Amino acid sequence: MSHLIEEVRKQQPLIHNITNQVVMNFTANGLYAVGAAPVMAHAKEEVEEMARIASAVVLNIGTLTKEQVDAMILAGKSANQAGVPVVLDPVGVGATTFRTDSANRILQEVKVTCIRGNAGEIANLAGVDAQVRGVEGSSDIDVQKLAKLAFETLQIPLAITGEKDVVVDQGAQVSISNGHPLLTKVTGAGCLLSAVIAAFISVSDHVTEAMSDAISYYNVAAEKAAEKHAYPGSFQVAFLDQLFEVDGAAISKKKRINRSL
Ligand code: ATP
Ligand code: TZP
Ligand code: MG
Ligand code: MG
Repeated sequence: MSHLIEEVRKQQPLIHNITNQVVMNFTANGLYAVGAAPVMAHAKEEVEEMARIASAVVLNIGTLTKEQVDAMILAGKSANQAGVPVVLDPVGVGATTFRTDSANRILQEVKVTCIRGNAGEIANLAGVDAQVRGVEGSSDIDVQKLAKLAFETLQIPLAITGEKDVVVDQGAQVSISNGHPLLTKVTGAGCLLSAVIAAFISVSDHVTEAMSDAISYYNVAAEKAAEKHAYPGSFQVAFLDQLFEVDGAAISKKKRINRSL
């Protein structure tokens, strides 16, 4: 059976990103390397139209303003009406009240297809006390327990990423242990992953399978890039190259996945 990455490359889904100012260029280049078509459109005057014609929409609150959150809600509602999947990246939730309130507002008004965040962000979204410093979460959380609890609270398929990644939905939990610490030295490694997840879910009928396939693919690409380069700058470039190069066979060979109830 062919891997979903081959389907993304065939269909070249249009991914509408309302994302932060730090990662816009990296996200666009990353999506091109994956084989998707990126578009960044933030103005409230156009987001509904763009979301409607997109294959998936990414809402990322990394450098949020009140106006941008309003635009995200317009885009999300329009995507919902058109049956377009919506991915939420709750960057920095828990660090400030504005971020937490804005993410909760989005979740109240938009039917979000899935969420991807680090453990601290997901914990805060689910009402569990955890430390978030800026955009980085704390690492001393039991992610499998958190994933179960967060799904019970939010009732939305979600991925918690970090050294190990966990994808959870009703009755299923997948744990993925690929990746490389150099990803933590590249800003936007999480944000781009959320956009890649959007590309994968747009070409699949199974949200959590698409999420875990996207994470395996992404983290195998990171491992292959780290085999060639040990410093963040050259790693970042090599990583984009590997997102372009890695295929289903390479993923099957390297992926480390554990499924549990
Ligand atoms: P943070 O701001 O806390 O760094 P983030 O939003 O950037 O969070 P991460 O959790 O860092 O997102 O995940 C981004 C990617 O990096 C994922 O593919 C994840 O699996 C990978 N990753 C993060 N930390 C590690 C690590 N220590 N070892 C291997 N892979 C990692
Ligand atoms: N500050 C606000 S958004 C942002 C920073 C550094 C980028 C966060 O990217 P990621 O993918 O969460 O590391
Ligand atoms: Mg990171
Ligand atoms: Mg992040």
